[in-house]
Amino acid sequence: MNILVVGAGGQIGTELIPHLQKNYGYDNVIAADVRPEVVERLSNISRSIALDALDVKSYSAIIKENRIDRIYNLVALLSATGEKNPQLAWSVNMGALLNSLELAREFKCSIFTPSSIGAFGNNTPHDNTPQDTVMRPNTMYGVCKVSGELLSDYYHSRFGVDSRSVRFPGIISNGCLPGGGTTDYAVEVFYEIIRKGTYTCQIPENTYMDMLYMPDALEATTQLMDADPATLIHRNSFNVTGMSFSPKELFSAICKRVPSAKFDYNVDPVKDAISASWPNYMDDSCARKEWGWKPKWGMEEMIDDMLSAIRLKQL
Ligand code: AKB
Repeated sequence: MNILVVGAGGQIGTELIPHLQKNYGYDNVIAADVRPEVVERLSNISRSIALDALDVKSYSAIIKENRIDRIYNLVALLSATGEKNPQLAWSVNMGALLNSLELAREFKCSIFTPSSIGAFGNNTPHDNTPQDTVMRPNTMYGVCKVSGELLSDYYHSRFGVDSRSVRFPGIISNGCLPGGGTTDYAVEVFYEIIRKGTYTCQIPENTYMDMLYMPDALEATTQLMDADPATLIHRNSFNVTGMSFSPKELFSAICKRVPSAKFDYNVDPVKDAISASWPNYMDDSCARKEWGWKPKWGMEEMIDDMLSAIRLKQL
């Protein structure tokens, strides 16, 4: 299996590369990113290549030359960044997806493209959010995610492309920092508490959102892609979650481990509106039934692991 990860230099890609190498062999994974400095950094951990996913000719040549069987399309501007430049978010997120799906069709590759809790909106039931429900997001990121789910399902039903995806919640990790998301606070807080002992949160204290610890997120990407297609009723895209908490709950659990930690709030109106429109917690039973999804990490274990990993970084 030859795998190409496009948009590999971000929070997910940086940790997905070693995970894929472990599962499918070091030499069978190629990391591609548009930023030269990121390609350079990735070259320390894998075969890496410069690629602008909007340049379909170069993208096609890379797939052909490397006989790619599976694409992980991670190219995306996230929710908060997307609101600063919605037109750019649409052209990057949808342009990269359309090129990836077209090339998957032409070269018979399977393809994984993450969707997100951002695909939901104010009219979605917020508690125990069902797999199949109202999806009317009010961010450009969400509009791209719903369109991406539809387009990926279309390529499957119309052209037989093996497209699969999950709706990721906020992903918490200690490798590469996320950037431009609404759930980023749940990562940033650990760095700030270790570095300075204080954290100012931009999300209201009682806003609940789903979260997933990176090891579970990585398992989801390979478990779903390796699942027997005969068991899949859904494809694009599955609800998956590992935990749900509010900033207040997370910070009080951190305080039990770091009693000197201090928190306050300076709510960002854009992130407030986005987070309020997203689920409080999702029902991920379809993923559990159809391909055996079973997250291992809850909030308490995640906090212990994050604190010890970030302490080791000696910030
Ligand atoms: C964001 O906050 O934009 C992302 C996401 C939940 O998709 N982390």
